[in-house]
Amino acid sequence: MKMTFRWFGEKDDSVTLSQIRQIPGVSGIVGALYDVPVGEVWPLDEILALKKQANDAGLSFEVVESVNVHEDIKLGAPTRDRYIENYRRCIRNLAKAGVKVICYNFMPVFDWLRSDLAMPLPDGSTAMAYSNETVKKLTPAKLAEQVADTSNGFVLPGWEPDRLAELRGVLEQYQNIDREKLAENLRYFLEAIMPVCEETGVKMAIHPDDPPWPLFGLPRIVCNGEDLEAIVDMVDSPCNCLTLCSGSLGSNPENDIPALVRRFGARKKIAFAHVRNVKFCGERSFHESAHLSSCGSLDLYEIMKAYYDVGFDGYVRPDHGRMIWGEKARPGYGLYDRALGAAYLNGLWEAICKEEAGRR
Ligand code: CS2
Ligand code: MN
Repeated sequence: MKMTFRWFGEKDDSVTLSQIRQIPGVSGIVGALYDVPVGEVWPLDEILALKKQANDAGLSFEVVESVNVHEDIKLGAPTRDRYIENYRRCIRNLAKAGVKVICYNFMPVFDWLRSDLAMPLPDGSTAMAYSNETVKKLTPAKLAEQVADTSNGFVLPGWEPDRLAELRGVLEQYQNIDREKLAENLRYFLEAIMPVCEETGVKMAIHPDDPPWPLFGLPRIVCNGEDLEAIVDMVDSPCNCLTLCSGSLGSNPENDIPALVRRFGARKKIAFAHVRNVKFCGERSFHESAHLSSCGSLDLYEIMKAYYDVGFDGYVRPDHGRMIWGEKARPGYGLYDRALGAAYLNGLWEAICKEEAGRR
């Protein structure tokens, strides 16, 4: 297991590489180029500069999150081939810089979505939350406005102003896209990029939809075990893999995360593990919590045990954290709570390894 930490770059992150370097057990960053518009090729020199920055700080850079997929690819628009060709070139450039895993998602229009970016918890911290009642009453545009106003001045990935400006038009284009069409467009994309992945050894790791249910009438196809199975079976390649995000999938209590880890881990389909906790608070409603099992609804020990049992040797990172100790950072991505998360996951892992070694 290789413990990593997401970093948004010098300009866009309140956390520094030297701080990340001091979190015990963290060996690499998960990074991206945030200035390249979606659909364009990431320039090799800029990728190499990011790698150098990480390496100079004593950290590896082998995982990208995310190379976002252009909306025309998800829509299956006639222009998609141009964007797919760019994606293929992007994979090649990333491979040249030693990147091994690319995390991406196939969510129409929105990336992750929350109704509250700073819900106060009883201990005085704040966490991101999702309430079905609130979202039901909002339009996508209103919600987008709210996110922009409460994100501590950071532009959140998936919520970039240029994307939101086109919101209405994009939503209209999706009127003719149902689950089947969207899945078909994913298959088309994967078929086109898998040969490049196999040639370069880069694994594509699709991130689950967050939250894992349809929103504003838009189709969602990465919500549960059945969906994940359909995707890994869609194109048979060792590079067609998953980012198994315990918090995204876990916001639906019907998703049994340790079982999913065992199911897809046994098939070597998990290239990247996002491990975090959520607390259910009603039908399609939850808030994020500290990573500790007792703070949320998921059993993190069981999740890490499942990773151990399937011989997981891929990349892992703590996912969203709360905002604690007065920190002002990008929602979900402060230093403190995620560092506690990494330390806790490393602790669970050490205990499991020693327990199992003792048994043998
Ligand atoms: C992440 C997602 O920050 C987050 O909430 O879980 O944005 C994730 O990076 C993307 O969906 C992956 O493409
Ligand atoms: Mn995640």
